Amino acid sequence: HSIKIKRALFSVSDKSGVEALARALHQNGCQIISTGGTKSVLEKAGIPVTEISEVTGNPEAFGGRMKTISFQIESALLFDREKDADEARQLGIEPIDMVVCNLYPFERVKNQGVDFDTLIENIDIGGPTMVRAAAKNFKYVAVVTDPQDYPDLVTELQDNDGALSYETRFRLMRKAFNLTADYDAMIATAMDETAGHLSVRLAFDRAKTLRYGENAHQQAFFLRQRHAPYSLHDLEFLHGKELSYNNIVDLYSALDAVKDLSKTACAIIKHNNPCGLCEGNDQRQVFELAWAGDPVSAFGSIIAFNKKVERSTVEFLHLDAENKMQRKFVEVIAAPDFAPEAIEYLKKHKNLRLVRFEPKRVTQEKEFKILAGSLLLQTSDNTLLKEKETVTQHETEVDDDLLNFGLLAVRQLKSNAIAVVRKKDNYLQLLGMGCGQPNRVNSTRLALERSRENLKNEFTGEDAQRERYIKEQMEKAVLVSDAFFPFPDNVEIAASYGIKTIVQPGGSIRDKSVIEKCNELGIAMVFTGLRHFKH
Ligand code: 93A
Repeated sequence: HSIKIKRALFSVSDKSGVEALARALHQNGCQIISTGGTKSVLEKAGIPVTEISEVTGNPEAFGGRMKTISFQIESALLFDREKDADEARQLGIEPIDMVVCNLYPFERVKNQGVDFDTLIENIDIGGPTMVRAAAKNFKYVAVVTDPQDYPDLVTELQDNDGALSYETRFRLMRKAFNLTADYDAMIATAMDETAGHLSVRLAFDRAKTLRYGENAHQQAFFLRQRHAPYSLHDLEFLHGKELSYNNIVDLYSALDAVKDLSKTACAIIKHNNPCGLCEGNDQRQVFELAWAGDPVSAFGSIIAFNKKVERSTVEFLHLDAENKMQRKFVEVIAAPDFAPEAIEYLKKHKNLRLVRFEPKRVTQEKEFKILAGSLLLQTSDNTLLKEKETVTQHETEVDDDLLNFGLLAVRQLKSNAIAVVRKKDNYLQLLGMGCGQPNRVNSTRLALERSRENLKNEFTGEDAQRERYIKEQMEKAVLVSDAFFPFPDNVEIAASYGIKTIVQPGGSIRDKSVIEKCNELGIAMVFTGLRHFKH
């Protein structure tokens, strides 16, 4: 049934739009009660207001810590209008039919980096108390916590002589309990963080239903973590049909792979792993070198750039090996921006999806991993290395940029992961990778074989010179491992392909024999002290 709103209490921190709602109530004969700050705003708008102290019988006290908290206010919101009617009359409690309240902006103040005392002062006590009381008594009371709801409520009040329906009150009640639950979780998290504990607010909203999950027979929808620093809902989908779950997983890998590179960069992702990655100056050249990392796998891939995409870059999609006009098929291209001519060019392809993202916002401090019925919360793997120590007799001149690039590449790969990277002119390129193997030796073989194959294809001179070219390039390349070598066997394989520099975390009980093998085979090895498993 509908409830006519005869008495409403206004107490809002965010005062936007509040006059319109108060006016609609006033015009329907409703009495407006309010706390100090809200009262001045409403009075300025010409709406007559009863001061809260008139109802509580006490002044607002203790610097505002006590405004509404009182026997009078909580009773007026909470008493059962049927069972408790006589008792309320005896106690002189007049019902309040509506609370309009939004809370001290704890989160905004926290993000401003205020001192701890100021933060504590911004914990709202009276607001949530009223909100929860009114929500519990939604059968008789409307609780309005979101300014975005005002326009609809104004319409409903005007159309119904100042009354609100049961459905509306029920909906408002759900919102109110979500607000207070979230508000307290936010405070608890802030206090945990103050104590240096890893903490997170586990509030999720149902955000998007997908056509299916990992496979077509699996139902799925996305939950969005409330107040997450960045989520897929912040991506801007510019063109093309809807992305599937697997597309989105790959897309995030792609964004992750390019976000920390400062020069123009491109990542090509298949099944959640980069099969191509390159950083350099000319974007078209970067794209071509990323593609050359694994031209077969790059078909049907998901690609991310970290800089605005130019038309000349994406024109590469139309050229096959013989420069014939035949499109290279890719699923998604993501970038912080696209030149209008690039969009125009790419939009011709109905099945190609274009996505805009903010590279800076992709970095997350914390991340979730989901297991059956459990959720892992961990700090993200945002550090590349702890040290850089050459442990072999053979010194190495590993270029810092190349080392960082190699670690970045290997961090993106599912373990066991091996990345072979090189510097070609001024471009850093993933030459070959092996990953996802239960056995590190197999990943090493895959990465080296891929590298060799790519060098073979790249060489355009006379056949007799080819092996020399491959040898020379392999010597310049760096092999990076995501975890330590448990045995010297990986070193032997690397040596057989002509690798001269290896980077790995170190820390195996057999480090000594691994180092000895390097010394014996003329290989330089650098320890980084940091593992990058990606399970
Ligand atoms: O300090 S409080 O927790 N003590 C209270 O009794 C109280 N009652 C309402 N804060 C209280 N409020 C909050 O004051 C409301 O939730 C609202 O955010 C704010 C509105 O104050 P004003 O109308 O003076 O701007």
